[in-house]
Amino acid sequence: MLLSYLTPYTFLAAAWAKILYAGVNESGGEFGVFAPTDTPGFGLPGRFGVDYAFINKSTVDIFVDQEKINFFRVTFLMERMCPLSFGLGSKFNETYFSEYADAIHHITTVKGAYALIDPHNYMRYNDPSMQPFTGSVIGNISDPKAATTQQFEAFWHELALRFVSNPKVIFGINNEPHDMPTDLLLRNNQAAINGIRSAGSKNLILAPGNGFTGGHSWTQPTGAAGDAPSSDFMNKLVDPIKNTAIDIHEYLDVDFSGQHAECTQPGPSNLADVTAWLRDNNLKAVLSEFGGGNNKNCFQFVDDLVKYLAANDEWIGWSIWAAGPIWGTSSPCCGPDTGSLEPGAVNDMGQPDAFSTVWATSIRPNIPTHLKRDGISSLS
Ligand SMILES: *[C@@H]1O[C@H](CO)[C@@H](O)[C@H](O)[C@H]1NC(C)=O
Ligand SMILES: *[C@@H]1O[C@H](CO)[C@@H](O)[C@H](O)[C@H]1NC(C)=O
Ligand SMILES: *[C@@H]1O[C@H](CO)[C@@H](O)[C@H](O)[C@H]1NC(C)=O
Ligand SMILES: CC(=O)N[C@H]1CO[C@H](CO)[C@@H](O)[C@@H]1O
Repeated sequence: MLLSYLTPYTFLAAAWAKILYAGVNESGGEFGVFAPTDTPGFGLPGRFGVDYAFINKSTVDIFVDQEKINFFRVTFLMERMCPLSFGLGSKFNETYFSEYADAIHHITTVKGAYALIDPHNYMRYNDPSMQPFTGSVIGNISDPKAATTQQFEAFWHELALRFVSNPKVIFGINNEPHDMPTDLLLRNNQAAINGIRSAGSKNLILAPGNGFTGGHSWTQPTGAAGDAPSSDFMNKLVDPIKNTAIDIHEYLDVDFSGQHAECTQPGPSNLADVTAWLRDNNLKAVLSEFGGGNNKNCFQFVDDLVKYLAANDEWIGWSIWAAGPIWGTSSPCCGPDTGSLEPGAVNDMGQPDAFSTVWATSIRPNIPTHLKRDGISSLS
């Protein structure tokens, strides 16, 4: 068992900290495209309810009504929203959009929670068959097949227009960019912000960094090419209405991948540098992915992490990875036997899934009672 990280001083700070958003990833909209070998177009467009699905409304209701959370991150795939025959931009597959919009409507309008719109694309477009590594990096001018930064702006402009009257959406620019020049990521993030604001939207935006937007490596060079640290660039984003926060992911296993059952990387000390950077730059952040396995060691690590976020004012929200309607007995995170966070499901041993273990032990006791329930998504 770990010694508690929290000092009396940080307990005092906790009294002032304000977590606005607390919840869970709803993963499934990006499913069904993973091919055994790199096969562009594999699984596209896919069949709704079979290859992909966004939420189970009944389990969203359980999370809101019984667990009292107010935040869902809802994944989708850009190659399904903008089929390859259209290209990335303002022309959508209206069928896929309406299926996604129905899920967002249920979370926000019916249940009153906030929904984080998540294009689950690693800042790549055109081949999700071996995500996160396939597909052209958006804005790579050396790659004739790559979508441009301008196309990315047009895509975000259109998406924001479609949600312009919904105060409860939050726009996540992209899931886990990696292995790309960090200044290009800055330009793409800025293009997304420009596209969203020019649509008239004032909603909260979350901007990711490089290196899978990992919190532990935020201030370090990242990737095979040693790309510049996210901290060198992401403080240069300009939002005319100052309603943009940073989107961070952090797993607690040995290589920060979330693929191992054991938790060995302490969240609080690994996030200390990015927290200091946020403070120095007067920025806020949401931890939109983290997780732990079904074991006592991870229960403690997850508990320490969520308490750390509550104790530091730079952090305004979190969502654990992952619930979702079509995980079955698979584990989205943290070892094969953990299972998903979908209420009522079982793990690969036929036992209750992580909703009954990780969530019950380490998340439920840490759900703040005073979450943001009304008003447009914002930093405060
Ligand atoms: C749009 O999505 C629907 C539902 O997945 C699919 O049946 C249809 O073929 C898609 N259209 C294009 C152009 O991809
Ligand atoms: C950009 O495209 C070129 C040409 O395909 C490729 O060699 C390079 O690796 C790409 N850059 C990134 C960051 O993917
Ligand atoms: C949705 O969740 C409810 C409640 O756990 C469950 O009874 C139902 O079977 C689920 N539906 C699907 C399609 O998975
Ligand atoms: C730990 C984990 O599974 N994280 C994931 C978040 O999103 C997709 C799932 O579709 C994964 O590729 C990420 O690594």
